[in-house]
Amino acid sequence: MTRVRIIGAPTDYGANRRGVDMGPSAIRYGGLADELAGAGVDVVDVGDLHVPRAEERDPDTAEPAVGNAKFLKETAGVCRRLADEVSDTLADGAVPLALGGDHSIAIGSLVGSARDADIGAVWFDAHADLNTPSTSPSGNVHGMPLAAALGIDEFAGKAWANAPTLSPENVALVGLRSVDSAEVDLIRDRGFTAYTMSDIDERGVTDVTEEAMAAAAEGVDGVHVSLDLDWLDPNEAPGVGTPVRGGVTYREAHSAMELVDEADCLRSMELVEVNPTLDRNNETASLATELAASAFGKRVI
Ligand code: Z70
Ligand code: MN
Ligand code: MN
Ligand code: MN
Repeated sequence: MTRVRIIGAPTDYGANRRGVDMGPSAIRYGGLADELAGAGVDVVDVGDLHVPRAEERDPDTAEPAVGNAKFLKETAGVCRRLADEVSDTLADGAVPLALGGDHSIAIGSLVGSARDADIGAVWFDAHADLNTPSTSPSGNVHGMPLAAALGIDEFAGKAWANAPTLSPENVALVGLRSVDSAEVDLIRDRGFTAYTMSDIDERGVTDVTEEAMAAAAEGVDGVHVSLDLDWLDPNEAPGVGTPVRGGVTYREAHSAMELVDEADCLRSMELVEVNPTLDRNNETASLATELAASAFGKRVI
């Protein structure tokens, strides 16, 4: 029986709209443990990691700025704790499921997942999350986790941020529709597998997801799946920090998560960017729980 360990990481350092720190509570309240039990999974919830409030920050001890990245020191602290928890979970033979929080927590998931294995990653997201402190238009670290894990530019040699066994050939981006110009250059130059919404329109979400999972899994021990809820259309998932029109539908999202399960290489996962203050009756959080259940094998019959 698959065992899943839920780890809350209630950050909002990485996003410019407050409220994603309430994501783990909303996702739990949305029925995550029951949904996963319905998938036939043995679930343990270890609660939330310690995440100091942004307001507690002592400006005197803030790290020197790296480019225009905001809250990098605080993000590093949480990601170190998350990486340890993820790697301990894997060592115990369970699958870590991290709950954000903003997408900067993916740095911790990837570092922990890559500690004792070669990994790939599939990024279900409207965004590429490949900015660096110098290219970021916003300074928000939730737009940088893949660049951090891959050690690009200012992130090179940063042990807290780098997942040394992850390489761009094993990273597949799915559902892109809001990508900054420096990110476009990286996608073109470094051998990522990338699918825009146009690819999903032309080829269908099933083909694209199967190919993405296969590309990520090629020659590695397992795949980290990162689900940013802004991957979905804002009509289906209004409760996210950065809604972008033209995302996937409820059914496409479920279909993709079922194919994540069928690829049978899932090593670790996270659900991020749920913002309950912008949600409608906790719909986005509930949808996140359903999608996780599909990824862990839930079927109608
Ligand atoms: C933009 C940036 C982003 C998530 C927005 C947005 C990045 N590329 N990531 N929402 N999850 O500011 O870097
Ligand atoms: Mn993201
Ligand atoms: Mn996003
Ligand atoms: Mn399976």
